[in-house]
Amino acid sequence: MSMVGSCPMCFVSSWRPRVESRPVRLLWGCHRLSSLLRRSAASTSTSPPSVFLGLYGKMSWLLGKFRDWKASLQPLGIDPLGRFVDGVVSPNQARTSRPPSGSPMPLVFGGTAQEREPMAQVMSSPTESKAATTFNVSPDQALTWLRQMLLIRRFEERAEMMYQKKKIAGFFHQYSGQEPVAVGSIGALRDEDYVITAYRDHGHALARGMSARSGMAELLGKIDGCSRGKGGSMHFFDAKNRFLGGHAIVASHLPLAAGVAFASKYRNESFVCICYFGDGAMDQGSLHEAFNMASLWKLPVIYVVENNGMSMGTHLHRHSCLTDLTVRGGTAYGMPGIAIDGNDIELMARTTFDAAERARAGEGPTFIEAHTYRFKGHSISDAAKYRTPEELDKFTKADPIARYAKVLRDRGWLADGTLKVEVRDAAGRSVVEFSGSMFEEVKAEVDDSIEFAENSPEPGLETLYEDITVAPFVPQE
Ligand SMILES: Cc1ncc(C[n+]2csc(CCOP(=O)(O)OP(=O)(O)O)c2C)c(N)n1
Ligand SMILES: [Mg+2]
Repeated sequence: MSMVGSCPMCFVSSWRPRVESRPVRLLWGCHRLSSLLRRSAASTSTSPPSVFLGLYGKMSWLLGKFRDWKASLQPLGIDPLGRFVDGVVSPNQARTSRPPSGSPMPLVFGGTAQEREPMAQVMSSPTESKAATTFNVSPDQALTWLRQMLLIRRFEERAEMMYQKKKIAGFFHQYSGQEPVAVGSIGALRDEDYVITAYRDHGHALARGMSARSGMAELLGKIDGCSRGKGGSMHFFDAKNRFLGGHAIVASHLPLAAGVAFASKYRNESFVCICYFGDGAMDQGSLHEAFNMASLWKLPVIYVVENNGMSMGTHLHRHSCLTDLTVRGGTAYGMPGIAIDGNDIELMARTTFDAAERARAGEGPTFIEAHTYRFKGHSISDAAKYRTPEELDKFTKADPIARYAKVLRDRGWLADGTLKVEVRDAAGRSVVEFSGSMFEEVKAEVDDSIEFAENSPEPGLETLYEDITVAPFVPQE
């Protein structure tokens, strides 16, 4: 141990303590502080009053930094020593949280008896949610939702034709069949809330209020598209409507959703973030990291897995160790995991509304497993040979738009002539056909979006270097 340049208080210099005991750590801290002060004094001036002023300045700066840091811990409910402060529950207590009372479905636990046993313990001392759970659907709201679902369906049907005409290029994933998940859940949120999703994003964007024109122009790669024609099908984005995209890498956006929710909590605001992803994302590490932090810090985020049973051509039971995703996504992270029929639009809305209320009340994230079905292949280039015609037929007969139209007709909310849905048998398979004034309106809106997109200019080459966060690399002559 060299004594050169040693600290006048503890007589140690570049030596680092290896012994993990309190006195040694204190001694080490004292040494570091005094060397810091000496260095700061030396860098300021050598005259005694200047040394004092220099030291005083550095100390106040350090104290200020410490105060800022302490304040930044407050929203997380921890003190500078990492302990939980009053009023904020520890992770262990959080494990006992339950879904809001009056939730449409109880928690669903799957797996073997052995797997279920610890879950029963988790749920043994429930804490009731303080969140209000009143959500009613008005006839106006219901008709808006029906129209939005129809718009998404028609938008994609026409876009598919445009793809076949080679007006659209690149990846193209359709949402057809899953419409109630996005429309119902987004319909239950406030304008201030944020929405983020994966690459199957047309439905979420339109449900959030993006215009068909903006979406279609993006698909055609035109300058008036929502991402100025540079994002394409997988990268819809609409900052005005708080729609944060469109993300192609499976589960990459789940930590982003936690970050958005963190911002809400950190700034003491009331917005929540809803994040959609497919069942394939359940196997990604980033999902589990995001869930852990979201639950630990009780972030106002709603995670919705759109369980369509398939990850590309791989069935859920071939890629997930448990097929009850509420256990893997909810119970494992101490958040309510609620499995519902995602194609029941009002159930979807109610469940989301409850989850958002919970989040706003400071009770943390909710995991919703929405069971649904995609009518098309994984992407436009997938013929979906991995499923039988009988399976597709069964789901086509249960078309969610036809289903909701019937609900509204039975309630007397859908006037005659507004929307007629027929499930017809064509060449041995079922097809869904729409007619009526609502359908005519939607058809005209989509036709208009195509005309608009075709007339919109292509982005100039110089736009390649715009809207990017890193300075462009421009090759030199
Ligand atoms: C990290 C990562 N791995 C693989 C892929 C390739 N990939 C694209 S979509 C997909 C399947 C995802 O399925 P799921 O999450 O169930 O969503 P769905 O397509 O059913 O909506 C895969 C594996 C990817 N985009 N990102
Ligand atoms: Mg899937």
